[in-house]
Amino acid sequence: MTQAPLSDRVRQGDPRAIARAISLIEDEAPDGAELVRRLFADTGKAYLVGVTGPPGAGKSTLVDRMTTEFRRGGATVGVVAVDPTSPFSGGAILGDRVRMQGHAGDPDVFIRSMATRGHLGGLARATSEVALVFDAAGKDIVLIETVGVGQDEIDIVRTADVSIVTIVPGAGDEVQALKAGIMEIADIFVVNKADREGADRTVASIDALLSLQHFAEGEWRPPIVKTEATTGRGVPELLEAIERFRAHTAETQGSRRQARAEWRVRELLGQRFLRHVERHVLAEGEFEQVLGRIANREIDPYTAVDGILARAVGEHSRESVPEE
Ligand SMILES: Nc1nc2c(ncn2[C@@H]2O[C@H](COP(=O)(O)OP(=O)(O)OP(=O)(O)O)[C@@H](O)[C@H]2O)c(=O)[nH]1
Ligand SMILES: [Mg+2]
Repeated sequence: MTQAPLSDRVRQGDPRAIARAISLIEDEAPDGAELVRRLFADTGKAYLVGVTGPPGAGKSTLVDRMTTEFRRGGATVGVVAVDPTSPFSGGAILGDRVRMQGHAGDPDVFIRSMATRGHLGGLARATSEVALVFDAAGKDIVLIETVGVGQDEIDIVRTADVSIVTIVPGAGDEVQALKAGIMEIADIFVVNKADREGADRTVASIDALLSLQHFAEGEWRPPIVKTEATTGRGVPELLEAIERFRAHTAETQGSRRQARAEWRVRELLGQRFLRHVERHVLAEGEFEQVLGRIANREIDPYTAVDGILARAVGEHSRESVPEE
């Protein structure tokens, strides 16, 4: 084969190479890990923008408009839309494709939908690795759309450089529900469908929630931006808010990225360690046997896990290193 290595072609921004790279990552193929290894040093330049919110809030429409607006400013864009239900090649993705088709043929926009099914907790990692591919391919902005329902989705958005939480008017209960977890991750609130009745009331109730928090002098207080994604109204203001946040956090971005690194390493370490235990520590069928014994109350889970752990770490454990 005379073709250049995939990592080189990704770096050149070749759309087919980007698509191939993302497939490797989605399939959790060993080649995917190898690719991340090769690309990693070339990343860290893109700005990651997470957009979350309840189903149907207009996130895809908004992401599409934001893409247009970023393009107008000259930035190149990669989009990852996480679809909670559809399989990789299923029909539900079509909706996003249709909404994004305004960018078809624009080589500086790359859009990819990913399904959560089959990822069993690895979704956050897969998403961040797709962002990495876009980053290496030279995209200036990476937009990540997730439905804000599960911890996985919150994790994804939390590790973006800026987290945008989208809500719609008349959703009094939703504003209440925000307190549960999404509230804390929002750097910017968007009240989309501002053409609808009650948008100002929704803005006021978010503002009231924010008023309960104490913001120190100079601390970022999440602004609330009204948008109408279908027409694009308010989207330039949203981009301005992102720009302000970016400037405000320019000095602290490092710690945010370190938090992202921590979470990535913990996740990967956990996954790799489990796989190691399954393949090299436990005998064939032993795992199921242990589960059966726990179910029958012959052994408690702590004792079972401590036993496995002792065998897994063996002489490599920190405790067994002789003190100087
Ligand atoms: N009236 C009004 N409708 C909107 C607005 N933005 C989006 N919509 C409509 O809301 C519906 C859902 O929009 P999507 O962009 O698919 O919403 P989403 O949040 O991506 O949906 P999921 O990904 O399925 O959670 C579509 O019919 C949009 O046309 C808006 O500002 N005003
Ligand atoms: Mg969507």
